[in-house]
Amino acid sequence: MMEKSAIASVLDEIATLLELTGENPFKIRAYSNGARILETLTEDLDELIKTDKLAEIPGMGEALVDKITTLRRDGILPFHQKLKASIPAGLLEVIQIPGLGPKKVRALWVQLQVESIEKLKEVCDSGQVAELKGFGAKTQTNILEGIKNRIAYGKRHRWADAAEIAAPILAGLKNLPQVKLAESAGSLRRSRETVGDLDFLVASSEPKPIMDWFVNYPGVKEVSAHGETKSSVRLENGIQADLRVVPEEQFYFALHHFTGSKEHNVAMRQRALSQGLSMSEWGFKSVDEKQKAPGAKNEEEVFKALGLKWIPPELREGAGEIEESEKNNLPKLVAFEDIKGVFHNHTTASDGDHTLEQMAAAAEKFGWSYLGISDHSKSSFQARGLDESRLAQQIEEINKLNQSGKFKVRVLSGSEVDIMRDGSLDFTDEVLGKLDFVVASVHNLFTLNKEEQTKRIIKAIENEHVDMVGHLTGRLLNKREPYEVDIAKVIDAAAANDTIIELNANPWRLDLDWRWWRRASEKGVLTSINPDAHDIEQLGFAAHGVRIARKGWLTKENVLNTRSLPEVLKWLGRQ
Ligand code: DGT
Ligand code: CA
Ligand code: CA
Ligand code: ZN
Repeated sequence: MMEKSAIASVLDEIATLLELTGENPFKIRAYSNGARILETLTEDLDELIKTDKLAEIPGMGEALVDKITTLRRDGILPFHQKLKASIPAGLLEVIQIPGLGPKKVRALWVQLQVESIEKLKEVCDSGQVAELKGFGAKTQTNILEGIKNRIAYGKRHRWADAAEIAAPILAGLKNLPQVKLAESAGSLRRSRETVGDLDFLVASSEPKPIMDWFVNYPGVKEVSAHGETKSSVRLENGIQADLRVVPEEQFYFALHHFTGSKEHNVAMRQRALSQGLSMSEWGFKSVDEKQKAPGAKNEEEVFKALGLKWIPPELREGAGEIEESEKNNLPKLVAFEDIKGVFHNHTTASDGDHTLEQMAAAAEKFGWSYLGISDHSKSSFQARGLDESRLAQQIEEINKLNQSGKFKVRVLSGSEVDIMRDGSLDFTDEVLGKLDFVVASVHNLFTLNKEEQTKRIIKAIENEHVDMVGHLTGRLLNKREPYEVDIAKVIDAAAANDTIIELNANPWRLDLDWRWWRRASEKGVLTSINPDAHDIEQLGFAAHGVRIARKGWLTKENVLNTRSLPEVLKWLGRQ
């Protein structure tokens, strides 16, 4: 059964493909509208299909309903496959260059025969793109920049994408009768923000049928190795995956080894050697062969043999985790179940897809006791930011909703207020003072120099009404570099002013980066794991934030939204 969001992506891709082939705009729009409708649907899709109610939603034609029904049931749509096959595969890569939409890509294809990134680079280098109608020299430069970034970024995949691809493969492996144990290892298991390749590990005494299954998995595009102990494939979206099959008694050593990181492994091996053991993916060996080397029936025993407590994979980056484990001093990492509510979420009032009530209902389904709404402020006009009067109206609406008792979840009124060039805010102190909480964020002037950018952010942090600073560095993984900002200085300012630095849990952002959180928490900075949800599904981003918080050694105590509603209100100075 295909997820709603996945069906929506297929519809969006169909719209793109149709636009590339030069189809009429009405047809194209029908598909992208269909995708939007699906994304914002709160009713149960299967129910709507079963009762023929899907067709009654305005904008849902018969053809669309058919296709959604097929996708839901089969996970694949012949019409989509055929359409895709009718277009050079390289065009779908070209379209991913920032600034290139289907219209432009079609023009490049029809007029300059661009069917691949290589050809695109060629026609940019020769200046032909600048001369095309609707392009110009600036566009040409931007395209070249985009190609350069693509090469630099192309090798790594965002964690959430990698996890989505890995999950069905792991489930499939676990289902094979010959498989005793199966796990995914590597950077995916360590919760790195991006993943280079997938590493699967299986325990079995019969590797052949497992390897055959793996290289014939439907998503495999190319088989680069097909052996008895190791196979490697390239999957549909370019990600590589390795599978290793080991005998059961080696499994936990191999799991430890292939989980990494390399730095962690090196430190573990040194420690083993100091105890007369050599350590590898096969297990321990006594160096002088006088003692019997210990085995391991689980991962705990691998660590125990070296006098250590089990180390959570997130911490295995060679940053002192072994020393802390030896002292039995590892932090008790925050867990998803600790989350009691979430701040920083958007509604249809600004650029969100769901209404206040829909968001509240969804938050309640998570079992949360509070939901912080912070729509954009007026300077973010492209996101339909609220001015003072619309904000006042929203506060009123939130009060009414809370009083109505319709939901158990308490909605908190906030704002994601823009930080202006000089560090002042988009609303006056008087306006901010009426809110339950305030997130201050940078949304423009990304190119200010480090000093000015830092000064501007610190000034916002110093404002007594600002509770949190949002997505501190503005990075978008694989897409946009962080802007220049002196993070160490910001951390000091946040500590001095009791201002939270948000951990933005959107999988594109994961901002602030995990590498800073140990330092921040040691300085006494509190964080809040904020989904920055623009629809009800994105409330679930909180899980990504928890993973990064764990990677940053954070405990429940370091995270405001693990506290109960009364405690949170007290921290915010509200009732
Ligand atoms: P990635 O794929 O770049 O996101 O990062 P990893 O950590 O998944 O790296 P990968 O796939 O090259 O290797 C998986 C693990 O195998 C790695 O984390 C540690 C272990 N490993 C690989 N090569 C070496 C090595 O040369 N020495 C040691 N000690 N361990 C290694
Ligand atoms: Ca890997
Ligand atoms: Ca690998
Ligand atoms: Zn924002």
